[in-house]
Amino acid sequence: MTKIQTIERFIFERQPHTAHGEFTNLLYDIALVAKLIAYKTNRAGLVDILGRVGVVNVQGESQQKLDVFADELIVRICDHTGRLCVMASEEREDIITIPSEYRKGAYVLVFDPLDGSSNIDVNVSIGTIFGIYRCKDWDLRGRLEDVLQPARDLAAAGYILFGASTMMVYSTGQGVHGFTLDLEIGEFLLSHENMELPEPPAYYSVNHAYYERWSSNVQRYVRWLQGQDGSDAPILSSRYIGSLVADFHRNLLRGGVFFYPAEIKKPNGKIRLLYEAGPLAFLIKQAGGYASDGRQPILDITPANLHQRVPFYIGNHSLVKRAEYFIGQDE
Ligand code: P6P
Repeated sequence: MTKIQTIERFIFERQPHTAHGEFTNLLYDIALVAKLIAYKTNRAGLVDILGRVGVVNVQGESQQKLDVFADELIVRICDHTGRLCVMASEEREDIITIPSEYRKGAYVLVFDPLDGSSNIDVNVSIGTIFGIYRCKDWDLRGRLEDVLQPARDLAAAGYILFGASTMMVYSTGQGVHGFTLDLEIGEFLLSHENMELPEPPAYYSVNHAYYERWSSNVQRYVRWLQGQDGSDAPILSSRYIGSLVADFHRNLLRGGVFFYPAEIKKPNGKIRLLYEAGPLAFLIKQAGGYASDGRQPILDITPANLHQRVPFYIGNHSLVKRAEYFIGQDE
């Protein structure tokens, strides 16, 4: 019988011998969150949970009920366990402090509770993205300074993909590992150990509708990816779902580059640094790839605020480095 490896056993077997279990238990908590959101997401078409709540979140985007559910679920599961000193969510303007009646812990959780939620009611895959930092100060006050850390300092990062199957993919700095939810037994089972970007890459992913909004250098990069102008690019196909976690996951498995460039009227693009670009940049480095804002590694950027946006290029190292080459040329 093949060795069935649950995510709990996998995490436990890899925790440092000196560990006290706090970090390990925090990863268990996230696996529990994944199961609960999966349950709700799978039933979204059945239960009256579709449609917009009517509330507009800090991003100016109307919140869908599953957005609200996922955000509140993560906070409820994680705020009283004594593992965190502070949290931050894409759906909330300010940091999420730990209620005074609960003990604080040594970690910080940042998350996008349900990215791509506009895809919910058209049955396209959506995802949760998370990052775990260590609290920066010993008295665990849980301040904004504990959240605004560069992704290079992440202790762990990962995502949950709610698609044809539910997957949880994470790294603690020892490779990227994927687990698929077995609905029969309600467990995440190891399905993709040591995920690495394949070569040659298969795809490039960008929203071509915005071509006229990009700089001429970015336009030249796109034509290079398409094999135009004497390009030495690999033969690539175009795939863009409009759901970051789904696009990222496909490119991680097949190789490729996803990018959301700066636009002339949106110099910082759309993707958020703290809880989208940063955690994915941590993962892609562990998988042998690279992530950039077009000029520098995403891993090295310290967020100036919770909801800072960055131009975003992520995937196979050579494809992202070529983006930096084109963008770095004189306009
Ligand atoms: P556009 C979803 O709103 C999201 O943040 C990502 O999931 C996705 O990659 C991107 O926006 C799609 O944006 O402008 O191409 O529709």
